[in-house]
Amino acid sequence: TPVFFNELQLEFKPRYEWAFGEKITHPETTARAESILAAVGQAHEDFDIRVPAPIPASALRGLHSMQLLNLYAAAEQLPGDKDFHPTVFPKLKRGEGDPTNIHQAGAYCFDSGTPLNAQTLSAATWSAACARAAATTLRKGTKLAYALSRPPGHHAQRDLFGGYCYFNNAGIAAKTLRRSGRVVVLDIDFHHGNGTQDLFLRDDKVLTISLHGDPREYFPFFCGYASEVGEGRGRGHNINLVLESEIDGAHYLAAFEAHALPAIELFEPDYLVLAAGLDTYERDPIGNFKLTTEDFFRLGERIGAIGLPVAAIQEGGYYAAHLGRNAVALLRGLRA
Ligand code: SP5
Ligand code: ZN
Repeated sequence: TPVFFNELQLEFKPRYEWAFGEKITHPETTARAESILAAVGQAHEDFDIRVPAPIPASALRGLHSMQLLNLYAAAEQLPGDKDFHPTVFPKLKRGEGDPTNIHQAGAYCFDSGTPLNAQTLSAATWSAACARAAATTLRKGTKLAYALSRPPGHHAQRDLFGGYCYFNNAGIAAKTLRRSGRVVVLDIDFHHGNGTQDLFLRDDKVLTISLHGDPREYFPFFCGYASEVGEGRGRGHNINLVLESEIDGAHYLAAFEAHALPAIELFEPDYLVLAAGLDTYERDPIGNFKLTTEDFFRLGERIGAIGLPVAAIQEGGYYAAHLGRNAVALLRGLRA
């Protein structure tokens, strides 16, 4: 199984975030990627680590606004030791600001957990390149590819960053695959994939399904509800499955089989993009689901049994010490 990663992704080190006014150590650490690299390296007979081809700027512009790209370029001018945290978010002027002025970054951002610094653009661009490479590999006939995308992507919208996400990696993979068929994006991160939902809300060739913790209680709070079903010709092509707090693997799998699988089969997709967040793990410090390492294997098996080519794109997962083994369990299940 090809694993796409570039060492430059490790140079982005967000230091802290503001979570409900409290300053906490940033959960999206380089240790996460290092844990996955170590586990994949130990199972080297099954995995082949590759550096992705660079992603053309046009591919990023196909999904994201020019202002967002310009803002990240402006952040490259920040001093090396400086993280910029937007704290003012103009409610009525979303996407309208001067992206060359870092102080107006809040126009392109929706939370206080997603800092900008001089390494953000490089790391986020390589993270997106991993997702694009995984998708390109599938178009050439590979059945499973994994993008070790970090920073993650599924919260990023066309013109907004947030939730530790800067470019929507799963969206990039879906858009790449969409050129050769119908695509389902299955988001198993603990958090609702608001960015991916938004990007394909009006698209009837891309079915987006997200299973997640109740947004009344968990990030991203303002969306992820069952009532969001798609718009225009995309109506019926977005599914939000809100799961109960502290759900265990057996109940999670039951919900998946009852509600996600039939919808996927009915849609008759050609490709599956898996937004592979592992923050549903029982020890995750942010999510509160109770999945075990074995559950990730079983979930992978169940998804693999659908029989579609799968581009697995890494999303969240914050118990770094076990993140690698969980990612490998999921991928082994997908291969089984
Ligand atoms: C990609 C992804 O998983 N993004 C998640 C963003 C979640 N941001 C909100 C984090 C709130 C942290 N609260 C800490 C609670 C400790 N018990
Ligand atoms: Zn998450």
